[in-house]
Amino acid sequence: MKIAIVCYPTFGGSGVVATELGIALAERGHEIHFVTYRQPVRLELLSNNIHFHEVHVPEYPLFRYQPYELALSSKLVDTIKLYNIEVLHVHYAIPHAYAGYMAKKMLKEEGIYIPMITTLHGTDITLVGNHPFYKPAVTFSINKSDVVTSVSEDLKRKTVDIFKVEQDISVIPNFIDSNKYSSGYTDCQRSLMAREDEKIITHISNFRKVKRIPDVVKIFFEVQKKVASKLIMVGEGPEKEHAELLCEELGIMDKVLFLGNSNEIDRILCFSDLFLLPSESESFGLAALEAMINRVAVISSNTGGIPEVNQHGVTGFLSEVGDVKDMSNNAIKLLSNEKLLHEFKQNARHVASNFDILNILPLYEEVYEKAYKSRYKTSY
Ligand code: GMT
Repeated sequence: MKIAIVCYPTFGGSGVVATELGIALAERGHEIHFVTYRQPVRLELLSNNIHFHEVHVPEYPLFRYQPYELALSSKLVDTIKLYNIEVLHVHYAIPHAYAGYMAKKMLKEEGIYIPMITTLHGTDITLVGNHPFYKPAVTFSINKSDVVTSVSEDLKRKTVDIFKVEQDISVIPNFIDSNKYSSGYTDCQRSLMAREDEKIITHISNFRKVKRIPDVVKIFFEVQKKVASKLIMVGEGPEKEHAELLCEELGIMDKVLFLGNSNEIDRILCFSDLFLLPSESESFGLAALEAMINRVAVISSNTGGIPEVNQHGVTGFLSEVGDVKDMSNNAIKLLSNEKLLHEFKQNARHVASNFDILNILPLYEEVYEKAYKSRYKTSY
């Protein structure tokens, strides 16, 4: 099929999922057109089947805010017409579903019917979309989508609770390509990061408030008192500076490495023993899944969709949001028991492989087929 994918091109989870999905669909013979303002970060190779169309927003001094939605919907109209796109898949409701709907409407005027699939990722529902300034537009865009998918059961429940949804929501969980990690590194150069006797604890995120970055530092502070260890912090975001200051205050700066954004996540996870995800809310927790497929046990909060991924007492442990003490104790328990840690790491890999892309991709293909077949009945 010819599929247009709209996403954020950044390191955020929704962009990563959209990009990996597009790449995998292209490998299965579909023609994929990414429409966004920059080449997505994980989209390294453009191939015959993968195209990228940049949305350009011309600066105009009259506008205090440059109208991205307008530029995006116009670009979608042009792209859909030029390449005979059959389905439009937008990731993240704001403003993608809104712009997608406008494109659909414009195309209908020309007798072109394009079904739109909207995938909800979390913050578009729980944080931003919930804001009274956005809520009417988000509700409208959800209801005007031909198919709505959500990345977890928890997010589906929240969407139904928060918005007046007139649509069925199908849960299609996020996924991972286990093949990519099957051979693993024979030597991931662990020695560059820590001594042989030290354990490696990792956190990867966009360092926003919702990730509870100070909890990551405080958990590590407790752990390193009992277990020789290093903390690797990967990512960039507003809470990073505060985290660095906190490490300095606690006197652990020599044990914490801030690596910034990285394209070598799998290499970092390859030498990690434990992953920390103490988030306030998390619709899925893709970062935890990426850790698990790399055989890394997870200490997380028990919130949102995380329990659908991290299994308590099997792949890691879950604690109430903000319960730093419990999370530290669980981390110490795991890291100081080689046998238990090994068992959890194996379990993590095993559970993560249930989310293999080979199991999830057909679910999206099914949705595309269905939406395409009923394109003339689409909601306007
Ligand atoms: O977590 C973030 O801040 C990024 C955010 C995004 O919108 O890209 O991630 C959301 O979508 C991911 C992919 O579906 C999920 O794995 C994350 O759990 C979700 N984040 C939140 O719900 C806070």
